[in-house]
Amino acid sequence: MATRLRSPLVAGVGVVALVVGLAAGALTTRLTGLGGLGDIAAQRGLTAEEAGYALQSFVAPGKFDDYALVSSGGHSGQIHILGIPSLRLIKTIPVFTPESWSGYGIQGDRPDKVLGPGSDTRKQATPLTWGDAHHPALSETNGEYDGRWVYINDRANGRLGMVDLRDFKVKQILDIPNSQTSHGGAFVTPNSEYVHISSMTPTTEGYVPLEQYKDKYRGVSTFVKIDPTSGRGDLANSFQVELPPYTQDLADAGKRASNGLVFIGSYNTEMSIGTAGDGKPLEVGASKNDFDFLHVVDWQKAEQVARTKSVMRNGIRYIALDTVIAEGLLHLIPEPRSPHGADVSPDGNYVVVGGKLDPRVTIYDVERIKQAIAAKDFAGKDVFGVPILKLEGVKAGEVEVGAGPLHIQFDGKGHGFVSLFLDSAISKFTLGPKAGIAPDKAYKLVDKVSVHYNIGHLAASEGDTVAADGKWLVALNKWSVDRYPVVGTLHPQNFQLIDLQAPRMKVINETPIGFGEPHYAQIIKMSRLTKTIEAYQTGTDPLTFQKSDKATAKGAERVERSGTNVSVYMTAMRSHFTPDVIRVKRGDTVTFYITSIETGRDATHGFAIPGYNVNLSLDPGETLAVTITASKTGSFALYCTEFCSALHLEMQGWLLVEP
Ligand code: CUK
Ligand code: CUA
Repeated sequence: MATRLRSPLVAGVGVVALVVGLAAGALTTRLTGLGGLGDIAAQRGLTAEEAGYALQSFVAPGKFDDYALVSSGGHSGQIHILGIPSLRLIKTIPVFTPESWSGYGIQGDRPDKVLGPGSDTRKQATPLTWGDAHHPALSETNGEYDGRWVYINDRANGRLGMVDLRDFKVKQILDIPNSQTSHGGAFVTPNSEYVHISSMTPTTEGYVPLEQYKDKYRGVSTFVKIDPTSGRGDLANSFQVELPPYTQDLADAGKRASNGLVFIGSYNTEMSIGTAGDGKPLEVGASKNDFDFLHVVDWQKAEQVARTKSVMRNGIRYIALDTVIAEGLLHLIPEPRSPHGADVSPDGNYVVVGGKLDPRVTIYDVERIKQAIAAKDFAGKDVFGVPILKLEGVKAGEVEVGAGPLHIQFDGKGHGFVSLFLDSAISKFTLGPKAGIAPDKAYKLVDKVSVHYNIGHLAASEGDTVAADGKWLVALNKWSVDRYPVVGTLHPQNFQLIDLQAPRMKVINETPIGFGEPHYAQIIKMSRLTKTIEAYQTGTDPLTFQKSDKATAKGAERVERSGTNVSVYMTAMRSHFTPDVIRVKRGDTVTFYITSIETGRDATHGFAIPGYNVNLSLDPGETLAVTITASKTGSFALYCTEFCSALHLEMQGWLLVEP
């Protein structure tokens, strides 16, 4: 069938022509030239339009998607990679949560090298084994994705995960000092100088009565320095900007015209503390003011100030609010009540804010923001002394878009797209002249499409970089309602793919999301993922990408004992472990250093020890270690968990723990 389909398309009969043909009604007769496609559509009960969608989003067996959607997994603590336009799930990367296929975070009783250090127990009550992964941020060079790293924030615990796109594995979880919940991040600056993460609910150090909220609680905007070689966050060269105790929400880094600035939306500028305060729940107390504040942080200036006028606080340079104000690092701009997203257009000229409780998006002009700051053209100051710019002075326009505007994306052609949580829709609107829109066409609603259902974020192809290409848009919907068969009480969310090249926005594909609630996602061209490897050099420690000093060559396998410490230098290849029988005494501390001496793509082995909570994934070339205390006597049939060859089942051995 595929060849019959392909030939007419190659011959120049495009999808549009096909859809027109299908829509013309007499499917069978008109499409006989296409090898019975009309018959298939009719048999499958597809309308002509649906058949067209299928052709647009179908990726044939063996073919690749053009884009990768890098999606957060919400409180599953993971990142998921889906193909665009097929929406096929390609990969799951565990970040804040253990995952047994890869052995991440569950390797026996040895604390995992990433997840373990990822909880600062001076800050956290207990080592953490979950996180609320919200906003993935791909690294950038000159404002474009460079395919090197991805960062993601833990909304719950104020941490930052870092994934290396050479092997799509987590290399670092950084527990951000002086902050608890986080939201304004992760976002990288245009040359990956810093990855930004700001606190959400203001916090204190230790216990302070809620009644002292206004005086003692503070928010913080954190600029984590990115090591340009490893991609890891480097706390020693990072800094924090103290913020008033408003609830800081989504943030975005400026680019091009706004490079050097970070914008953070906020709500609860009322500083309501819920029923502990005026007796009203927070949702009421925090929605009183007509305006909240868009925060403008000058990070390039703050970087200088951090060198001379910061204090060290829990291992990071900290710029206190009075210094922040004195140095002019922070300005506030009124934004409509209880806003959510704040997003910067690809040219950097505009910041667009969606006001959850306001049917409009507000579009700010960056140049005018800069001018107002330079001229100190202020409307006044907040109660902490932070200058507030005049809204009318910096507002470029506003567009009535519908109910519940949340997040904004861009097509690089002068348009913004805003998700409408209450309307379950996406509205498309025009930006202003600086984005190439004629003055009489600027700030207008131009299109709207329904999605299903209760959309949160949306992601456009490369839509938050300077290279936004206006091809695809994905709606990350919170509910799927009746789109899928009922499979129990916890229902999947729903991703929907929208074609941005059609004259009107159209939903052409969708997929259930059965793995936790995605918040944000970014869409990168597959062609930018050039750093990715298929297998490691033999003996590689995946954390460092260097040769492991525990790497074991074929023929050099051995067991070494020093008192009660036993070191097993083991190799794995199809279809055996060497050595395969390990004898130890009860109470010994046994460390397995296992090197996969496979070199071929896909030739992965597992290493499991029953009863000892051990499972590793030994990818080709990888050297991993796992330590157990041989606390229980017995004969434990260790084995390879990955079906690696015809003799996979034979890939087993014994851990003998003698009394
Ligand atoms: S938040 Cu989830 S829908 Cu964390 Cu970006 Cu708006
Ligand atoms: Cu190695 Cu199965």
